[in-house]
Amino acid sequence: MIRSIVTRVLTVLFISAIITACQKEQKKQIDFPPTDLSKENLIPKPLKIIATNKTFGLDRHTAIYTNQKDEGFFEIGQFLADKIKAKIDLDVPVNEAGTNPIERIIYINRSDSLELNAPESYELYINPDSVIINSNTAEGAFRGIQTLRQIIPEQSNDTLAEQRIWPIPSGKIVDNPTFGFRGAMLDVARHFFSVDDVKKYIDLLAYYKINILHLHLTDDQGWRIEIKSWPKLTEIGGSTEVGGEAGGFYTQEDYKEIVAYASKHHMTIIPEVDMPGHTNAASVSYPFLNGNGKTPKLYEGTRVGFSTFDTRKDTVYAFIDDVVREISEITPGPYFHIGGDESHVTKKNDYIHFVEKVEKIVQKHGKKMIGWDEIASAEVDSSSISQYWSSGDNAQKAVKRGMKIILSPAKRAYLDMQYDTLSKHGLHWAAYIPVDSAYVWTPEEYEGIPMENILGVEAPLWSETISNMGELEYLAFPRVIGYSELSWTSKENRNWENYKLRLANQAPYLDRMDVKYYASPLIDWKKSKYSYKEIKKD
Ligand code: TNX
Repeated sequence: MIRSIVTRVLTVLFISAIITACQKEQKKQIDFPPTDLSKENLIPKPLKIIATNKTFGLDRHTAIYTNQKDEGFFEIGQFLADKIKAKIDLDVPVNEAGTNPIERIIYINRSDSLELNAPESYELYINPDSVIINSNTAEGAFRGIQTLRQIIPEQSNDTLAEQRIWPIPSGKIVDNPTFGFRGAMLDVARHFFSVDDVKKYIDLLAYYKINILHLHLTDDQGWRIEIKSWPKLTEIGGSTEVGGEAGGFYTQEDYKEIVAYASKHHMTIIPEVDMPGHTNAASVSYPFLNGNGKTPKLYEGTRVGFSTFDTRKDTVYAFIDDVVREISEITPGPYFHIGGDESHVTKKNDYIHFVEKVEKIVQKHGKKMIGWDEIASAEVDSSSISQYWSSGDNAQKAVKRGMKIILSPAKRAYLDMQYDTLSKHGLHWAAYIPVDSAYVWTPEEYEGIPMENILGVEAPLWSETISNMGELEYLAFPRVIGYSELSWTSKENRNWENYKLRLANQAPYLDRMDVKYYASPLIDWKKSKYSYKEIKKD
């Protein structure tokens, strides 16, 4: 307590010393019209916003300072400076004075005395002469930075050419997510997506505070991750994809690059190796794995449920042990996803035997097992996690086992479902999911699953019908933005009519990022943001 008071006092003294030193330099005083922080187009909507109707003027006399003792804070300051540069072409120095006299600062501070003390909570104070982001963790500070990025206007108030100012509304934001697990999944097996594609997806997801990216790395049509002890998996199994194109795979170095990029965005990568079904590509590479009695051949179609591993062979488990070990060694996150869905040609007893054996392997390599909802039919441990995609019965089995559940109900949260009958890409076996029905549901109360069993929400994007980034963006955006709000914002703060307006105002960001989103006619998309008019003082 005393330490935190001392830290606060020191912070205030530090900030006011810098500002007083700078104020002598201050040239023109500008009056801004009253602002309203509570009307900003923030997604996900923060827990609490208190507007104070003034303005922080971001300009070339602004510097970023960060807590220097704690790991990750300087990097976040640098991240913010890079994003400001990309958005408005302004250079903001980090932890140094830079070339211009400093009049205002943005301070990214580690604090252990927040109103809310959860791993990702943060407070954002915007005053006329300072912006202060307080968080107990680098992760929380990073989420706070995304909020700040969203309220930096695209356009400056530049009536005075030499004094361009980007006005930021003043006030206080106190924020914390409903769920610590806010995910998206990308199927890189049916069609392969490059490291750069994945990085762009990470950029976009992180802006909306999504903190999990689950990569569906293997399926019947392709094996997409290098396994050094079993090289044919990628040589043969990675050689094609749906439609017969060339396929592709990540080397372990590529995968590490994705993991590192995600971690810079405070995002966890979850690797999935789908088993015992969805394994045709593996069995073509190493036929001893195959358990469906046929000779496996490369597959470029979109049927599911025809392949299985031979679940009664020790060599199959020795193979799986190598795969789980090699991937776990380069995955810092706590999870390993074993798939487990649609094993229609695996006998029920064999399936149960398989899941129980693979769970032990995953645990041996230090990871928590995740599997699609079918895995709850096996005697799995309460520490394993079930991902609900289609079966309420399986979800109830998982609850009985005391497991946590990730909510990805296909009819609500599948990004590969078409918006409507006119959609250019996507499937509709579960539903058509227009932008409103993607948003208007309540994960906190989904089909009677107790809130304490819900780990979070994840939106999967299966890639049978998409083969490039533009097509990916068409299905993911704008719906994935709504899933970010469903998993971050409390249900009391969610409202479709209000969300719709904030979503409409994401257009300038999405356009700047060259995102080929689906411009749903339900949304009145705004092409440019309102810019403030400067009132000069006499
Ligand atoms: C079902 S969801 C699947 C996937 C398909 C998807 C298409 C799940 C666990 N399995 O194999 O790609 O539908 O929407």
